[in-house]
Amino acid sequence: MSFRISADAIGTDNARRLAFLEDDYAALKRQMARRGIDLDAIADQVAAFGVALPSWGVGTGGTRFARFAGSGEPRGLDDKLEDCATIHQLTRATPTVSLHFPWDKPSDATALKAQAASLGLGFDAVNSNTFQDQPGQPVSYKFGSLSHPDKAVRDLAVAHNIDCIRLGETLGAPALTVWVGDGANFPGQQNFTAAFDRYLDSMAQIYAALPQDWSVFIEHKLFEPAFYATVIADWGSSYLAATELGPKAKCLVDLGHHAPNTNIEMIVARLVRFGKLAGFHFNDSKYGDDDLDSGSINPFQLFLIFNELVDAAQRGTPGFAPAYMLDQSHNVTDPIESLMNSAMEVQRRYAQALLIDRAALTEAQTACDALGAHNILKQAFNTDVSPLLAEVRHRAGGAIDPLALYRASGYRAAKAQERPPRGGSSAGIV
Ligand code: LRH
Ligand code: MN
Ligand code: MN
Repeated sequence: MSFRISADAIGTDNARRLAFLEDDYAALKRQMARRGIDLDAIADQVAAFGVALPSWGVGTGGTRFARFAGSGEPRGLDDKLEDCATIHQLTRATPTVSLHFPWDKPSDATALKAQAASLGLGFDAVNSNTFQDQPGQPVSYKFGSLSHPDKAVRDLAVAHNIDCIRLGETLGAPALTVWVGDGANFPGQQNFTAAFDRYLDSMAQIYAALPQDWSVFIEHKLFEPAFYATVIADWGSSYLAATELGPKAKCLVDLGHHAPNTNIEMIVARLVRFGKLAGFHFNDSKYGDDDLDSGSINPFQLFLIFNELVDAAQRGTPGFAPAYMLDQSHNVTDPIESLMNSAMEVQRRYAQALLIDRAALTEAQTACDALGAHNILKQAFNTDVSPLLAEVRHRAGGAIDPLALYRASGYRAAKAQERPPRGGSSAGIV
């Protein structure tokens, strides 16, 4: 019998905190009313917001130097889903999971869909993996996959992506995310144009296999594992590929996949304007693809991204429906804690962006009042929306304080008993 946090435990913990929450929410509501904002209407919008969990994020991550296993880590897909369900149970902000194949390849996709549904979970975009070889693979991805000079390698990578689409279809997922590490480590190693052409040709075959209502998300990344040139290094290459492929192809923005100080919110605005924003892999970054917890380094950037998104939604941008997903690696924290914190952080920046006085902002921008416009953003960013988020969670049956409840619940200790390490120094992560 596997341990789950009970509804009673949530009820008891919430009961202890409810009076303070009511007080704080009422105060925030009055404060917002003075600004002409109906906080309950904002609460409804925040309640409708969800961010997908990365299946690969619930196990402890590592670097290329070492991985320090955590206790009670998931041993397989069942455990991963159980952890994801716990995160959603407490935060009510993570209703879907993004799977990665073949890491998460189910033996029975129909059964997996039912299992997820019984845990209250659905699926967001599925990810393909042609950045590492699988045991017994007839040809290697060492020098690339979709853009490899050898057609046999490209064919294998295309076939894997089509497999992912078929699996995802059975699971009720809406899209395929394709990230390839293809590129070059040495100047001269690769003909840029020929490699991009081969990539486009492979992607066209994948595109042709998409169900009618599916999308393919192209994820760019500046570098790593290719340290000189990556085939889809930036949003420009991603946009060109997506445009060449057709309307079902869009550009996925992973926050860590840019050079330091890149104006990511402006990239978002450009992609929105041309109908090519697929969605996000949220995480935070100080130097590169650090996969740090969302909002832990640059919360203002996250807010500014949501400023663009809320602006686009409120303008009524046709077909605007970005996919929100986390993509993080947790090396020194309990992954469940990090993912709960990150989901709430993303939700927090969205809620703040909803508070921006857009009419006043437009007026200040039109009047070329630089500081006035900036301070309108800052007013929203400086508003502590914690009581709003807690209220939304409470109304949805979640925890008023998910971190405190999780820590007190004994979940991780119970999982350490149920999921003993399978030998060696690291618990087996599938
Ligand atoms: C590549 C990436 C991509 C992969 C994931 C594991 O750095 O961001 O999204 O699928 O990491
Ligand atoms: Mn990513
Ligand atoms: Mn990444």
